[in-house]
Amino acid sequence: MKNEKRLVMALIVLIVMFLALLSARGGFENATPPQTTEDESVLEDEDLIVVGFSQLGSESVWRATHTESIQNALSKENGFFLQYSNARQKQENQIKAIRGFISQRVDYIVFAPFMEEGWETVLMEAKDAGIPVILVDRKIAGSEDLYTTFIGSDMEAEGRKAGEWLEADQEHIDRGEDDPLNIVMLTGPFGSTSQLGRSRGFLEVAQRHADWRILAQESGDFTVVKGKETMAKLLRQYDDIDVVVSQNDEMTFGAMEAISEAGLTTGKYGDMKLISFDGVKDALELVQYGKISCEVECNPQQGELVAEVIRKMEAGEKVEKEYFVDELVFTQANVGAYLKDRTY
Ligand code: GZL
Repeated sequence: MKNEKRLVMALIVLIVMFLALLSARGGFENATPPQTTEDESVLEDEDLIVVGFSQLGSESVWRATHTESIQNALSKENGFFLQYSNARQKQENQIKAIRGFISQRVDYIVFAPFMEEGWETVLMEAKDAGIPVILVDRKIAGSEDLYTTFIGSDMEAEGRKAGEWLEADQEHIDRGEDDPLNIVMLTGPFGSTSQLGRSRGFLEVAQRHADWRILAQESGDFTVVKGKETMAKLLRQYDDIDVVVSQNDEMTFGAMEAISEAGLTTGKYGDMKLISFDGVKDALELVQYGKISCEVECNPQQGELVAEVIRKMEAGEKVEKEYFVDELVFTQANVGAYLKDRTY
């Protein structure tokens, strides 16, 4: 009984102390509700340009750099509220993400389509919702009315550059007078703009040469693992490959492992020449060491251009239907001047 009394007394003292403290601070009615960060951010968010960004995946260093470029440019400090979604190379995930952006009524949709086919329905929904769509990196098949503009690379030009380098270099390739020039192509996923454009551009040059023989065109999915697996398979099928055209550096790194495990070498005095695309730092180093003979750059730094185009649209200015980023071709002759500044 005594203990219960003590407990009640202690509680009463605590309540009295709390009320005394409160009155010293002006009581509930005078307490100004703290300016919650949510309130501040709500005010700021209303002024921000809301962008839904559907990225196709994170399969390569190139892709990671592309994503970072857009995230850095479309930052809150730059006046944007960015909602990012990684589709992990599945078209259905991108369609889901775009529908989510539409239901959230974003101001703009930016997306890198994994494949060119299959976007009409969801892009019509975006159009009906009055949300402009900006394509980055890759294009879509179908009506150009489904998007406002494209920002990225001219993939066919990239493919042509690879072919034109080989045209100039082919006489340095050791083969018999009447021997064909045997070429294998490791491609990106069939139906992606990068695969379609690079293949089309390279084959446009190849058809000018009756002695160039395209032994195989097989997808390496733009990844190291699949690139190695596909190259190992081609080495088992063909024992006289002169040139490997690999449509991105990840597949090139995998292919080089397979070539080395087969006891073969690449480069100027090697068993075969390697042409690669993207131009990430590790690849540029291999160009400098003479292991990759020709590196066709694919520039992932597209974020600033995306931000610039959105600001134009916000200001009611006309924008072009497509914007291409600047790109180079690297060989042992010029790579040194660019390697030191490569950040990815
Ligand atoms: C090219 C881009 C390709 C890169 C690959 O614009 O679509 O996808 O070349 C990436 O590295 O996976």
